[in-house]
Amino acid sequence: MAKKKDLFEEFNPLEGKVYQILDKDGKVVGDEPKLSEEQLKDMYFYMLYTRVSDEKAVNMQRQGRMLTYAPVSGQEALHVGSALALEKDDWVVPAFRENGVFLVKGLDLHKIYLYWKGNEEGALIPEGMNILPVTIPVASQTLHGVGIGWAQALKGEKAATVTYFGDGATSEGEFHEAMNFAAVFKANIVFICNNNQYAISVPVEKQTASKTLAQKAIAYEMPGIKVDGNDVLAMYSITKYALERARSGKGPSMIEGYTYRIGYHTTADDPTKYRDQKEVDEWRTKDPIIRFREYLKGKKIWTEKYEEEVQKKVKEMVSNEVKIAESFSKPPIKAYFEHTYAEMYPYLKEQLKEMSACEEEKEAKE
Ligand SMILES: Cc1ncc(C[n+]2csc(CCOP(=O)(O)OP(=O)(O)O)c2C)c(N)n1
Repeated sequence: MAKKKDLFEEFNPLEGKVYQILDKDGKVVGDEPKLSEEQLKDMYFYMLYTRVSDEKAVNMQRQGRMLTYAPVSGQEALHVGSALALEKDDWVVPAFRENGVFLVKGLDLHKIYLYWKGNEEGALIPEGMNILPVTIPVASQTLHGVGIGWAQALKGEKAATVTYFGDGATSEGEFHEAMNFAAVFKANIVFICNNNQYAISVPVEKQTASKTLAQKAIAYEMPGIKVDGNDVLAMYSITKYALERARSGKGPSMIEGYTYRIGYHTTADDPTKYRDQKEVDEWRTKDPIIRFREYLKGKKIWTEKYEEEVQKKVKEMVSNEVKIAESFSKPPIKAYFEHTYAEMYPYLKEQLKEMSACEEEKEAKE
């Protein structure tokens, strides 16, 4: 019997290979995963839901209805494709741009909105969903992910963990500690790097001298692969493959999804100061949603009528979730102090006292 191909060997990043199933125009150039029409429609739905809810969030922030926000436009395939490969018992350890993953895992959109409105309710993930809260300190979450993946390995669980991080995170010490520890202790973890090519204003060429980010895995004796991150089928297939490998005790691996951040780093950023509009326009032609639509059209799954229905459904869902998020009242100052630990540390109690005194003084003046 012929040996099953190892995707990591076949697409060795040191040989300049990039894993792809759909090319830029949605034409099949690799082995398609066996998915039902319903599953393919789910992929499309979640990418669209992520896009429409993202555009709404940016608008709300501009209208003063959200504090700050990290847009995800252009990166939907990376997140939705990989998340659809997760099983219920797997864990997700995110950075802060994984809206598509959260929605696939079943987190209500209003939770994401609440988080960016500064309401800690948004960081409260329902029990059993197996998602850690959003992590702002770049790369720190990779170590938390390895902790969970190591526990899964020690307990012999048939489950694994995915941790997400950006290209900039690969320059942080935590990332390297996490990769090293995961490989030595064979943690059940898949590292997914969202290479959207910028860490705020720093382009990936100034972040590292390595030709790919995936090749960094090889130094840790772990397989790494560079994938077209705008190809939802490729992201799905490779994540499924890497997760199955991790769940069966074969250890960690790293996936670099090569994509582009179409929007701002966050709404506090102005990307026109550090990148050329031509570059953005060029990447718009590689839009992951349009590409997948072309593929679905070819399979006679996509029709104008289907598009109308799915657009209507997504818009209704977004507007409903906005209403829910906006029905929450502004949290009291003490919520920020009380929410992080089961019991407040003495220094937090002190800070809360000081802050409350300031608040009272302000109120007395008004
Ligand atoms: C340890 C740390 N240093 C700096 C920052 C400020 N900061 C927030 S996001 C970011 C860039 C992250 O870039 P990347 O890892 O590529 O992820 P992306 O934002 O592109 O998704 C920086 C420097 C931070 N949050 N944490």
